[in-house]
Amino acid sequence: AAADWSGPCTPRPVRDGWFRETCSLWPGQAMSLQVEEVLYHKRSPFQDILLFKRSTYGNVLVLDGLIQCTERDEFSYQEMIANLSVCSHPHPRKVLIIGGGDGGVLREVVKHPSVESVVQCEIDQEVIDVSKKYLPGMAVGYASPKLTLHVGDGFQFMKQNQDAFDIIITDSSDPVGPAESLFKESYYQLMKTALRKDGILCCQGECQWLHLDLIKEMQQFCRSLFPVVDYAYCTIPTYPSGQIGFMMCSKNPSTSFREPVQQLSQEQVDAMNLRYYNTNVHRAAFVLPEFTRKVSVLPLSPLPDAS
Ligand code: SPD
Repeated sequence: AAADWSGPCTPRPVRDGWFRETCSLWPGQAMSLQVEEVLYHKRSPFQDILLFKRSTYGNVLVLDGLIQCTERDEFSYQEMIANLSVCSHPHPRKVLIIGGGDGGVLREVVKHPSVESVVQCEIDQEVIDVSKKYLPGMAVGYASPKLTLHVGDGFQFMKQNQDAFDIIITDSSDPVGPAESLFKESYYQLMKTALRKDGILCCQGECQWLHLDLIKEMQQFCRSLFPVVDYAYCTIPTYPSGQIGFMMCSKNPSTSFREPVQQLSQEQVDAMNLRYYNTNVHRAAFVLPEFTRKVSVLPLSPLPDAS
């Protein structure tokens, strides 16, 4: 294995046979996984890449000390970030994925017959290569004829491709280090200009148990940019506190994220081999616990009148 990673999160990733994920974004808590074997550990020009094997979770990808995906539970996040957005758009023909180097989100997006083309913009070729080798169940999306792969910076790509996409999905790491800029208003403004007039975006939106202030701040600037803004979440055991959310915005005032325009039949769910997402899970993902609903600047889900 390479030398210990010395970034802000998880300074010594593997110690005494255990990987322990620590970060200032979730002070005083850590997710640990016992390591069976380190398969890959190198520093690319962009980040520290660690891939290890754990019998109960399969292969695990860690970037700059942060768990990105495990073979056991990745389907939850990847299916949700892809289908919450694609199923909310009446004609999702052209999709842009920023990040998502493991290929799992791409795998889900290309399953939709209505999606004609997908551009994936991932900055780190080494993440793609490592995923093809050690995460083949996710990287399978790279074989799709719908794909145009662009290895480069998402900001630059969107500046050069305006009014171009029906859907933009940002599958990023956490807002520490290089990914921090993907949680800022200027990035959402850029996505707005890269979307077509009825376009929708869906971005990694962090965890309500840990990042409520950030979620609130993001909702506020999103509402100054888009007529429709909403927030959904899913459960996933290997992300901090077992949950992760999705920030969703639409340029089309008629969009209702909570009632998808494309409702999948059980036959479609089975044919697409979905293991987490279905239309009822889509609806339920927007029902927020009271502590989040209260601080939210989003339109509230009506509660039944108790009187
Ligand atoms: N806390 C880690 C959040 C990582 C989200 N992106 C994961 C990439 C999976 N395609």
